[in-house]
Amino acid sequence: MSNCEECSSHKKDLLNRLSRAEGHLKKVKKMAEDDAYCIDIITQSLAVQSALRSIDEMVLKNHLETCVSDAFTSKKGVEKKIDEIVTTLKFMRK
Ligand SMILES: [Cu+2]
Repeated sequence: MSNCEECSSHKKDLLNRLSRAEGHLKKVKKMAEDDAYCIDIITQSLAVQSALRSIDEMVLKNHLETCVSDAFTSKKGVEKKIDEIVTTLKFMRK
């Protein structure tokens, strides 16, 4: 990421979302420590996973708009960028 205003606001948003997910995961851990009902633990864990997936989508969108766009503009490393995205999409589907 470069240091433009858009990147700074993106980074701030990303870090805020990660902090929220981290806080949520700590609550799930606390529920496990406190012997909460199994289904309640799973429900909260699924919410954390959903938040992380949404964060991944946001980072990928930003990557396409910046790094990948730059590669196409400069015509440098385009094939590598495409390979990386294809590999990443395979993992994101799992
Ligand atoms: Cu990128």
